[in-house]
Amino acid sequence: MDKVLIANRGEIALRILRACKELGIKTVAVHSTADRNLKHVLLADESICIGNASATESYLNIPRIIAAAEVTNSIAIHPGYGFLAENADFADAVEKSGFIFIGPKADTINLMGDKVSAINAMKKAGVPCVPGSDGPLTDDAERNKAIAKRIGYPIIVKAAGGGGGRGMRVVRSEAELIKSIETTQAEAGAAFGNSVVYMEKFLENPRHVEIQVLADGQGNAIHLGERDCSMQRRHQKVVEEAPAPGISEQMRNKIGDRCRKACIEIGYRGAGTFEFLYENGEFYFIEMNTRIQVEHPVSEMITGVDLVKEQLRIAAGQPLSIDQSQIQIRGHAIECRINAEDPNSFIPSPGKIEMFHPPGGLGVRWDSHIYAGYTVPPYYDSMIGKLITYGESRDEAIARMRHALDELVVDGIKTNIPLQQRIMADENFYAGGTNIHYLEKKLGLS
Ligand code: MV4
Repeated sequence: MDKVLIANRGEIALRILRACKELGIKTVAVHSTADRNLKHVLLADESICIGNASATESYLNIPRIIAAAEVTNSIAIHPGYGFLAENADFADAVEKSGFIFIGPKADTINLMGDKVSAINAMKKAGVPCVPGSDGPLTDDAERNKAIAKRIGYPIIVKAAGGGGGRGMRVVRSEAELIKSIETTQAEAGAAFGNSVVYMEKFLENPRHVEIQVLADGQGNAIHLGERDCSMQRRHQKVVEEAPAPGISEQMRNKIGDRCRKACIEIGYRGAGTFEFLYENGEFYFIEMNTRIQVEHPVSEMITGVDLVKEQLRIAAGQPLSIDQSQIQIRGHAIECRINAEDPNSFIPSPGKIEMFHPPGGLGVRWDSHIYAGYTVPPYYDSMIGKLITYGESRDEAIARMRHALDELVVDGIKTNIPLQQRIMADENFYAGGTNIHYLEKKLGLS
């Protein structure tokens, strides 16, 4: 696999480029007209402009990306996260055009993209799921009432085509049930072209804990422990950490082994994440992500495994280079997402970065494409970097994060650095184990 096309932008494109360089793989950057000066574009062996600034015309433009792979004689395409990363039609088009898609098979992306089929597959493979309807709801009102009664209120109605917080509705009594199902079905049909909905017990105050896996599609799979991603606002993660506070080695091994075995059972290939809600000491599977995730560095820091290099090796057809017995969780890592946005209103703040000083020191990692003089375009996600700290203990990782945030200077645009400093000074964050509602409550939003 001697040449990889990077079908993404920003920090993850740079992250993929660095992994390719380490493995001696040539790189092709594809970019929009707004992204000619991206750091990875300047560092790549080749670069091609694939369209206008609007993502639909560039980073979501499948024919243009395939054409760029053809004219550069690329062997494989790495989709990163977001954009086309979990688009089964893209994975299919890539493979049908004779390139390697760095990720799972299109069938696997489809299986996990439909939340009903994902849950069924996981249940069958022995992964614990939220008590629910065990399949789609029908238009039989009495049947739906009976299902909700069996589960017990409150319940949540979710769209099979949704995920990541889109297309859900909490129902607290039978009086609202039928109308809520109909509204969710109508919204799902309009938003996803799929009006199928299902029902789950609504968990009031869970944490979001996810398990990272790697599988080679040749019968081998490992888990790399869990991450806690509960510190979020409007389904946007703000801080992630690994390991999750309060999860014992025994619990980790038990749930991790279920995920590992499920990967083998479904023939999973590549890096993946099992998302769970965690409440009262129990894990409940909700969704699987079939991509490398933004927060993958915290798992890398506590395991020493380079997840993107493993993705590239797996795509090249190599069996996993490590087995479960070689995975040791050591220390603690925290990631603060740094966004170009107002720290109070969260309104995006694109523009020119006038001054920039990255933080440094032992246990400090800065994954970012920004530099002094770089202009953050207004067209894409506002994340401009990720600050990751590692420590032998959680306390040490937090102390390093506090100082690293103080050292980090990004001038000329507004950033959420002040918000991250508030979170790192928060006594409940310091204690560990806050739930998915904590940040919004702290900010006075709910
Ligand atoms: C839930 C839930 C409570 N109970 N499912 C939101 C995103 C999507 N991935 C699933 N989500 C939720 N599903 C049951 N049965 C609460 C949420 C939820 C949430 C989950 C993870 C992270 C942040 C969240 C914020 C609000 C609601």
